[in-house]
Amino acid sequence: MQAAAGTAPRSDSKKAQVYPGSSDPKRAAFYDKISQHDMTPLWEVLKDLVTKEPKTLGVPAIWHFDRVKPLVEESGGLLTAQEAERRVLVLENPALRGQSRITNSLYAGLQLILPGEIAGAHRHTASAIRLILDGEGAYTQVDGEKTVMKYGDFVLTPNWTAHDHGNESKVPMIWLDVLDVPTVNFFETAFAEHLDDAVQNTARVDNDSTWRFGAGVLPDGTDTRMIRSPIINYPYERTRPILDRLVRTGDVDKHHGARVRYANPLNGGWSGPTMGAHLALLPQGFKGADYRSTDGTIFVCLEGKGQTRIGDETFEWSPRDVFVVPPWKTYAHKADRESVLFSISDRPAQEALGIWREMN
Ligand code: GTQ
Repeated sequence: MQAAAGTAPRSDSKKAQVYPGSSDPKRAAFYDKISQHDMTPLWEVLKDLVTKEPKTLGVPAIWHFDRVKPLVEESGGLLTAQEAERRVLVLENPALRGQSRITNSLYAGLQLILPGEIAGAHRHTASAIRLILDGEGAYTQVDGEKTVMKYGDFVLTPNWTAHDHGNESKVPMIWLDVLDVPTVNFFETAFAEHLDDAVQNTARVDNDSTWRFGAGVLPDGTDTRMIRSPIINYPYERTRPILDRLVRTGDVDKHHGARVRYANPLNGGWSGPTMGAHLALLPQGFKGADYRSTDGTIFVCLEGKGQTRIGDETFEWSPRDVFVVPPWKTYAHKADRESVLFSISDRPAQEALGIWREMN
């Protein structure tokens, strides 16, 4: 915006910041002079710009499901899903309050949909995933395909796909939403639109994509260059038994346990370009070795009971608890009982940019 005539002189709004070197009057005067031209001395800011190691703004945190569930339920009495568009309590990193983010690059929230409600059809540039935590029988429809969601299901809403949710069951349903909203907004590339019909007219049979693409075959002639998975629902009941098979054959990683990666069946890549997810089984008594990586990671306990040490803090988790490990923080899991942990991060985006690192 142009400054209106008669507002404060240019120099007042263009004063240089005070830097360590500003204690030298000659430098301070120079900084003020270049500041008039919207310039600043790199040598005063270089250490903060190009850090020796990742500088993370977020902190480790946990949301215990039994403590937050009553609050999510209470939101159901405040407004309808339709009024809210999406009735969600956003999980904000305690060090990033007011920014609707759980890590610097990812958004997370707990969405409630009551029996009989719908959340109308829309689409946006941001991609979403859902991990089903409570209740059973609500559906989501993505790009003309309907899927009824159950505990532990991993459901995709890729970039710009139309989606609406509805609950035709008798019980409230709660799931975790994770979206790449802060990433999309970092690039200032967010578009969104409502669709004319609140509920999509689903042209395909329910779970069509899981049947078509989730059985080790591809419809002949499928274009395999798509950077996101064509599968809408990766049902827990199909993924969970694979973890037992890995345990049986001793495929247990010393950091992550017996772990699978949710893959794009077209090319083996990540399920989407901005967010990548894993499902891991930690055998009873598992004591994970220290690990860290540059992708801040959201974990959800689906089964069992254990602890994760993050830096010098320890977080106790049990089913449905959500916790976050910021980038490059050392962590290690322990399982008191056989446990299953879901995790999701921005690793695919970092890998695509060549900036992902791990240390183990
Ligand atoms: O379900 O479409 O948590 O659009 C945030 C934005 C969920 C959704 C969120 C959304 C949705």
